[in-house]
Amino acid sequence: MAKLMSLTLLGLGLALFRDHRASYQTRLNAFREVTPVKLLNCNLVKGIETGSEDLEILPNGLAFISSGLKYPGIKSFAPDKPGKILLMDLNEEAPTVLELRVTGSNFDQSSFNPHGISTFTDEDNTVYLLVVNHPDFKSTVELFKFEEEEKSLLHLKTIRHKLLPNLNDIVAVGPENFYATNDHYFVDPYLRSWELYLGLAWSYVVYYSPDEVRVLVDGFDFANGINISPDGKYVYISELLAHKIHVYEKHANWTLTPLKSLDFDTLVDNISVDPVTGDLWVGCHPNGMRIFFYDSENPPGSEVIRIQDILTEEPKVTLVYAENGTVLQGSTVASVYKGKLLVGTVFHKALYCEL
Ligand SMILES: *[C@@H]1O[C@H](CO)[C@@H](O)[C@H](O)[C@H]1NC(C)=O
Ligand SMILES: *[C@@H]1O[C@H](CO)[C@@H](O)[C@H](O)[C@H]1NC(C)=O
Ligand SMILES: CC(=O)N[C@H]1CO[C@H](CO)[C@@H](O)[C@@H]1O
Repeated sequence: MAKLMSLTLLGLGLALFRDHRASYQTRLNAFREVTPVKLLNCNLVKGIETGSEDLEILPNGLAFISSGLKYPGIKSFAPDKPGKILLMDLNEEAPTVLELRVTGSNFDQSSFNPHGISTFTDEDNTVYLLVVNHPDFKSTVELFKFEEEEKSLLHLKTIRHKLLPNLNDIVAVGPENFYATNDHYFVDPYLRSWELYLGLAWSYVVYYSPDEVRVLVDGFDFANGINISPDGKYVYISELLAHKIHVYEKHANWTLTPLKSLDFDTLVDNISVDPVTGDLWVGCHPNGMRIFFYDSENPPGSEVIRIQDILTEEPKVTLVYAENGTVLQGSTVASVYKGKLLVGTVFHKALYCEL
């Protein structure tokens, strides 16, 4: 009986496999090649070899970079080393990175596995850094206070919640208030791989505050980057495997209502918002198959897109940088400061270019 049952399940699995393979390949943009778009004067950032998955630049030019992500099914060049948060001062002529020391007695650094990050600066100019962490592949948000003199991060608290099981990215709207994306639904790795394969689109976005936690929007095929407009009125969410960026109107009670969506021919990952112009800068994966199934002979490429006037009838979309992985593999995030572009990657290097 057990055998019959497993044969039936196998048959069902194979049928599903055939039906879904084509759409899976489309969702992962499996056959896309990169047409190069170059920028003059690009340099790899010294000291970043194991990822720069997310980054955020403060208005004063200090950049925080999360490095060393371990994520199921994705390459790591340092699988046995804890991740870290790097600091880079973009006001320097040739900026280098410095690893921020983490202080505070209740934080286990050996399992630090940082992913999406976000800062919040309060009225006293205290900078808080919120970091999505995956200790032992779980999901938490770590709240740190940035101590600039000491070049360290003081750990203040760990936030866990049952509605934050599979976190990817966050955007802080207070030291302990944020919007966050859960990039899949199932915690179990086996169910998760089927969820992604079948494209169930059960990924969702949560608003978190110490008083209440709510699912605001669901039904995403891998909700990934999330960010907010400089005036705080709009929230942008990238849906990686649907190749879309969604614009939501944000209300005073934190709820989101859909306004519009833009389609792309690339897997849109993290979104950075220029605080001055409001432009969106997006790190993208032209071919997702190469991200999820790494082959050093045929590595994932990198693409950076800029979106201007996103709220108008005709947003202007520009492919600013595109490269086939010879230089930079798997770009996730891009952000600008004073005419320069800093591009981060899931597990590879980081690139700093003049625009
Ligand atoms: C939040 O505010 C919006 C806009 O004012 C309103 O339509 C919606 O019903 C409110 N939702 C909740 C849960 O309070
Ligand atoms: C990638 O592009 C470089 C030139 O920019 C070229 O030399 C190389 O052959 C290309 N690699 C692949 C795998 O297409
Ligand atoms: C902030 C953010 O969106 N982080 C995402 C950046 O890109 C990596 C790579 O795919 C994602 O895993 C992060 O969640």
